Amino acid sequence: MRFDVVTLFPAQFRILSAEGVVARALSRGLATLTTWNPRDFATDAQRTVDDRPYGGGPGMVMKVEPLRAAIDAAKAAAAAAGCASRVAYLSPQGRRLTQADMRHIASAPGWILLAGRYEGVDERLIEACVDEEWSIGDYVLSGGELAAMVVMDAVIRLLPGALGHADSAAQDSHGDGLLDCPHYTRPEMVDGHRVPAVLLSGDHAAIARWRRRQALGRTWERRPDLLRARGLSAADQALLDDFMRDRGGPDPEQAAEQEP
Ligand code: 9D3
Repeated sequence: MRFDVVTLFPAQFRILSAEGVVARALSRGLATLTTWNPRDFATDAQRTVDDRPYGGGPGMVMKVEPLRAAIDAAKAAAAAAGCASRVAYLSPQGRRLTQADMRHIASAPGWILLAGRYEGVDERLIEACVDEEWSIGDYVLSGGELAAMVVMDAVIRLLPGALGHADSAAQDSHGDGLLDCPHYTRPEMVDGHRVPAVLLSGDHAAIARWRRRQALGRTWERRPDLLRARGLSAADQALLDDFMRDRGGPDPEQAAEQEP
């Protein structure tokens, strides 16, 4: 898969090639990353890429022409490599991405990611060149670069062969719409706190049930919105009922049914 990133700060993207899952995927050729600096496409002596906003106000706006030239150059390079890339603009006004979006993004041959700076880019550039507009969450960053890197990290680790363990990505938190279960490693006792006995039992079916019950219970406690979004099978509902019984004491209705 191919990423072309249009950015005024290409050096920031070196961190992706330094170490970790993404660096390994890049060095093994599972994905490629090319940066395009609009400043290199500015035609005036000062290499101007921004200007003051029409209508007044603080900050600067990224100009159309250097951005359009950088995007066109990225498109041409991708096309020459046989890759029909679409253009995504990272922006606070974009659609907030989910794990399902990351899987969709990973299924395309390539993307041109436009990282904005200053107050944003001239709206006519968005209308003319941008296919999708993405946000990574409801908080304010100082530019689109980190957002583009977040998307690349989330997407590249999904590519076949990127993770050591074949199905690690499928087992992820959010992979099936649930939060992860708790994890433990040695020693068995830390400050008087033991590892849950079931994890030492060697009973793999019981361990799988316990993990599923914990994943469902923690999602119910911390992210009920995720549970409402995906619904539960009868088996999962029974495991969640177990969790709620252990956690909150018996449900009064069920307790009444259990009276002799
Ligand atoms: C202080 C400037 N803001 C005026 C109300 C607008 C603004 C412009 C540019 C706010 C942030 C940014 C830079 N952010 C991004 O480029 C960005 C972003 C984000 O800030 N949050 C979540 N996702 C993204 S994707 C790109």
